[in-house]
Amino acid sequence: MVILGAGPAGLVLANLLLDAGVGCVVLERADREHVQTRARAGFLAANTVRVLERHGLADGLRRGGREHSVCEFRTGDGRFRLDYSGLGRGEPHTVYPQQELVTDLLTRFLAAGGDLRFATEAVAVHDPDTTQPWVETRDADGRPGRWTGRYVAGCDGRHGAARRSLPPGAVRIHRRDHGVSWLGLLAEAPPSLDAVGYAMHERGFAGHMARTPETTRYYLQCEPGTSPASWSEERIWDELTVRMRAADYGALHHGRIVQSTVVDLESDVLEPLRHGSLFLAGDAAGLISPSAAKGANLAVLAAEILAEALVDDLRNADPGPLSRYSARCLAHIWRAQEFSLWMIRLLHRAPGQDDEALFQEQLRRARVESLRTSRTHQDWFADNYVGI
Ligand code: RFL
Repeated sequence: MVILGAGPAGLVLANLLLDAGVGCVVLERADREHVQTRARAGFLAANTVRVLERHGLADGLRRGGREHSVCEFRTGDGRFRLDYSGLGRGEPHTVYPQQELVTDLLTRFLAAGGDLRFATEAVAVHDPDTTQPWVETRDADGRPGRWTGRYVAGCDGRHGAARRSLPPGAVRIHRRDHGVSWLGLLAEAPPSLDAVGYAMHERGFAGHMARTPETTRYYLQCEPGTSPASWSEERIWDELTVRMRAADYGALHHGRIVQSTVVDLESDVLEPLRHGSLFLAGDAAGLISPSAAKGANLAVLAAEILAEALVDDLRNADPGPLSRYSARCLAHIWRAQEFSLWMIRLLHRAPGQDDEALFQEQLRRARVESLRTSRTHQDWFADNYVGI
């Protein structure tokens, strides 16, 4: 079994296969330092935590993760808070930085004797429609390599080799550009509020998400095509202060901005998630906008479903679960896509000042008001917000 990519999807899959006695190798393009320090997600759904616990992958998370259950919405009409752990399914998030989860997963895999090759880039998956697929690689010095297995799992993200190796027409790609971009920021500053903050302002959306007691992720809606370099630290903090309405609701803790990237809010979903002997999981299977923080959660869930199906096929000679892998994952993926789109529409004004934009803006305000006042709407929100 050859696994491409040592992100959450590839590493959960690798650990589960190793535990079940299925031989596998993980091929990772980046070096170990890069993989262990790449700051991205942080909010883990309760079901993600259950999956990790079920397989003994949650030790670090139990020690270092913090429960999180309140979000605060700020608008020109005021602010309100929802404690979603008391709504809907009654579950909190666990905040645990993705790079720490990845570090835990790869440390465990290597300690158990797992085979993980850093600085080994998959160039292409060959013969995926046969029972002997093989992966062409090149190492950091450009030396070529070749890896074979009964199956290949493409967990190498949106721009990885797995997607590139699909023959034209083998899968359908559903794509949506939501027309909104965020400046994704990581600040060396303690969180400024004890909640996820969603600020809706005439100047655009601003978001606040705790990562650790010392670091906070902020988002600022920006013009599509913006260069992060055009946002100085001073401009970032000024804009966050205005949009978060710090004058009314409390000052923000400032600190050095250590990461600044533009994230275009886009979705894509591949269908089906299998082509012969090649399976797709995580971002390789579908990209989801970070508006509802679902990407890493979907990656962990897909890895568990795929691992169990592979074990059934390879050890128990039962190919049934593997044939259902794509449909099972896609049901979760589309549900998450639907909620992420709902969040995008909640958090952003339609661009422009024409009749259509003004109409959409009034609908958006009504949506916010319903969320503020309707318990039924709040239960629905909580169900979807922490569900996966
Ligand atoms: P990853 O984590 O991208 O890992 C893929 C790995 O594959 C390697 N790779 C290759 N290796 C070999 N050969 C090749 N040709 C290769 N090409 C790539 C890469 O080096 C990498 O190590 O994918 P995976 O495992 O599918 O996991 C997906 C998640 O990382 C992603 O969905 C989340 O980070 C999305 N996301 C969030 N998700 C959440 O659930 N909660 C959040 O709070 C959250 N916040 C975020 C996010 C994504 C963000 N960005 C950067 C888009 C915040 C941000 C800013």
